[in-house]
Amino acid sequence: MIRSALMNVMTAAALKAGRGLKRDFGEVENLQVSVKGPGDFVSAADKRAEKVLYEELVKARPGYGFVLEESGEIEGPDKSHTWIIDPLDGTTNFLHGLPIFAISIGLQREGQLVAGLVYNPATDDMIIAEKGQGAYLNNRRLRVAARRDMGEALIGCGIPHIGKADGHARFRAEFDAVMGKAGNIRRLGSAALDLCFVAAGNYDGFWERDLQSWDMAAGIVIVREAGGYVTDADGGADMLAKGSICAGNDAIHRALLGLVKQP
Ligand code: 2AM
Ligand code: CA
Repeated sequence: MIRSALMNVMTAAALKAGRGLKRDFGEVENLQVSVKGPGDFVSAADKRAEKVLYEELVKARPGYGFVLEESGEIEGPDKSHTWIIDPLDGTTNFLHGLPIFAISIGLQREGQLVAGLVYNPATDDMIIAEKGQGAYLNNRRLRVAARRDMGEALIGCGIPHIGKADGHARFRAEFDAVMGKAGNIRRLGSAALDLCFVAAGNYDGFWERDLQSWDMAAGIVIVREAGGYVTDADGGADMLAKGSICAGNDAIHRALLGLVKQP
């Protein structure tokens, strides 16, 4: 387990924001009767969680900058540190009562991702990693899967939703290519947790396009610290700017990239 001051700060913030999300998730099933409907409720839960994360982290590390899904960029006097935060990744699952959602907190130092935390309040799974310190799920050290044969691999993916119609044709082509080679495919709906499933060896590989930095920042550190490989979906090194990701152990990452990358 990582017991650094930084990780204590990150876990305390996530646990506090997670308490609110857990309570709100419990309310989701009662929403059929609410006037405004579940969309507004979830959006309010999302904003409340973000506020808690911001307040806790700014108190503990004054000066660090922020990139937040809801509030956007907030610059701080300390230009070398930036938190990259998604207060509720897997919003669609949350809205539908599926317990696959998470808080995601990444930390960039001098432009390098150095720490990541993904916390699912519904299952109490806390996944953490710090550069050079390994990745952990609760107290267990994580390691990517050892499987090297694509024909036996379980590959996670993300499917562009209805608002991203320009990505549908490309996804169909990628899905077709992967379906022809991989053992099987999953789509769970939270990129932050999907990357943790790669780190834990549940998935052998994962790819998704059209993501934001806050969907991936924490998960990237976690996969790397579990011994995995991460690039953007076309094999480049700048996942956050490119907004796409391909992850796995060395063999599956290479094979998956061969199936999905565009020249
Ligand atoms: P979100 O739940 O924070 O929105 C699922 O494919 C991934 O894409 C999730 O990490 C999800 O993050 C992200 N995503 C971004 N915009 C989305 C949207 N409008 N609908 C569904 N998922 C979205
Ligand atoms: Ca997200």
